[in-house]
Parts: sequence; C-alpha cells; structure tokens
Amino acid sequence: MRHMILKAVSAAGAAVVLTGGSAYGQVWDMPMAYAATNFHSVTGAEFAKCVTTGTGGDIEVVTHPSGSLFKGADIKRAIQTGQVPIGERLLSGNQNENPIFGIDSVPFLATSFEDAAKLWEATKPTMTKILDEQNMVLLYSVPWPPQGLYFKKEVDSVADMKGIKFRSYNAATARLAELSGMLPVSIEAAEISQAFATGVADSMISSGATGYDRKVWESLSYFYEVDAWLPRNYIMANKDAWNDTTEANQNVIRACAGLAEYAGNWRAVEYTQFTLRGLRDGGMTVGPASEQLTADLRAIGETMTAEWLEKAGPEGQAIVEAYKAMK
Ligand code: PCA
Repeated sequence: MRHMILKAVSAAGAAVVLTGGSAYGQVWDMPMAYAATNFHSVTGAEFAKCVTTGTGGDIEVVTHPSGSLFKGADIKRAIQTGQVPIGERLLSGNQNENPIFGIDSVPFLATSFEDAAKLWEATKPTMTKILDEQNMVLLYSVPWPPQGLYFKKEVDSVADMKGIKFRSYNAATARLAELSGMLPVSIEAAEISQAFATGVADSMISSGATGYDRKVWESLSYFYEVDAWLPRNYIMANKDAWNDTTEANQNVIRACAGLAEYAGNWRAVEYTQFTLRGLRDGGMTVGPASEQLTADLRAIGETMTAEWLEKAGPEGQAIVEAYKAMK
C-alpha cells in the first residue's frame, strides 16, 4: 500500500514530496552554536519537538547543537541563503553588519533580566524589519545571563588587565578588550575550553552559563559578576521556507516560538545561580568586582555607549529612547 502511494506521488512529481505538506513531511535542520546541555539548546530542542508534534509531522525540526552543522559565525548566512530553513544565532556577533544587532551588548544599558526584556520589547519591531529585509522571519529570542569577567589571576582594576589575551565573541567584546589594554582573540564558545587550556586566551567576558558549560575552572580561577549586559540568541527562519509553509503550520510554529521564548527566559534566570554555584564548586572565586574595577569598566562603558549611539544613528537612538521611557 505504502509503495503504491509513493509511486503515485513520484508520478505526480518528486517536488511534491520535497516541498509540499505531504504525509511524509519535511525535515528542517536547525543549527545551534552552543552545547547540547546549555539552556538555549534545551529550549531549542523543546521548540523542535513542539513544531514536529504540532504540525502532525509535516515539519520535523531537527536541532544540531554545539556548532555541529554550522559554526555560530556561519549560521545567520546559512539561514539567509536557504542552506537551512531555520537556526539560532547570537546576532550581536553580526553587529559589524548592522549596529542594531549589537544593541544587547551596549555596556550597562540593560543589566538585569527585567531591563533586558524591556530593551528587547523596544528593539523587536526594528529587528523584525531588518531581518525581514534580509530574507528572514524572526521567531523568538532568549537572553543569556548577565555578563561577567573571567580571569586566571586576581584583577582589581583595568590596569591589571593590560596585555592579557582576551577571548571575544562579538565586536563589543573585542572593543572592550582594546579599551582595557587587552589583546582580543575571537573564539566560538564551543572552542573555548581548548583555547584556555592551551593559553590561546586567558580571560573572557561571558555568562556563568558558558563558563559552566565549558568547565573553565580547569584553566581559570576568577569570575567577577560585572553584569555588563545580557546578550541574546535569536531563532530565525528563512523567509522562502516560511512562505512555503501553510498558514496552519505557521500558526503552530509561532505558538511553539512563544512557548519557547517564555520557557527560555525562565531557564536563563534559573541557570544563572545554578551555574555560578557550579563555578564555585569547580574551585573558582566568584563575586563582585572591586570598586576600582567597577568604576574603570563604567568609564569604558560610557565610551562604548557613545560609539554605539553614533554608529547606530537615529534608528538606534530611537530604540534607546523608547527603552528608557519604559523604565
Ligand atoms: N555565552 C556566549 C555568548 C554570551 C554568553 O553568555 C559566549 O560566550 O559565546
């Protein structure tokens, strides 16, 4: 019987099987850059299951964490050009292309989950438009926990940071390194354990989550809770793949995205303390930065904020104004 149906379908044209909402469904490969156990990846896996179940198998979303299908830096392009129909990307990694992508990495603009949510609300319409112009549909976004500084040695001021090799993950982190006299080296999260073990880098700014995922206590000893910003991951679909999807299935995907965003936000909050405890259990000293270091970083933050506002122009300035009005 099954053979007969297959024959009938292929007689009608193989394209039906590949693109239609046929009984056999389509596979949507979803590249993700971070460890399978990380809360973003867990959220993505649940989103995938939700879509697969909700569309009755018309669309089977298959996640590929840890940069196994595409590395973080390549994921946006892969979605944009239709190499994959969907994926997750830390968009601030593409802020050289459009400064708006870096709005979540402006130092000390939004330093708590609450403020990060407001900044996101203010940014979402513009981000949706930018991505639409780039042939993508924004589905959901989840923040990382607040960003703090990791070092091998105790650091009490920016002067202590001079000459240290600093792992960066976007233009803002590279600029922070420059302004504090460190040497930036761009490394994907999936590769940092090795980079620290081999001395390619000796420090970074990131969440407790990423330090925990990569067991950085094997190489680093200090984590300072600077709460500099909360960068976000974004899940986006290719617009052509989206337009080829039935309205009913688009509705299912939107609903699953809403659930994922909600669940991902909660996980981010919970993972914050859990992973900081994990860093301590691993033997790291975890605590606030000294007064001097805090003041030094604030000054660098002001420089970076002014630079960002200038680059982002009226569009960026309007978002910041809208965000401030919500506070
Ligand atoms: N982890 C990611 C981005 C921000 C974060 O907390 C990383 O370090 O690459």
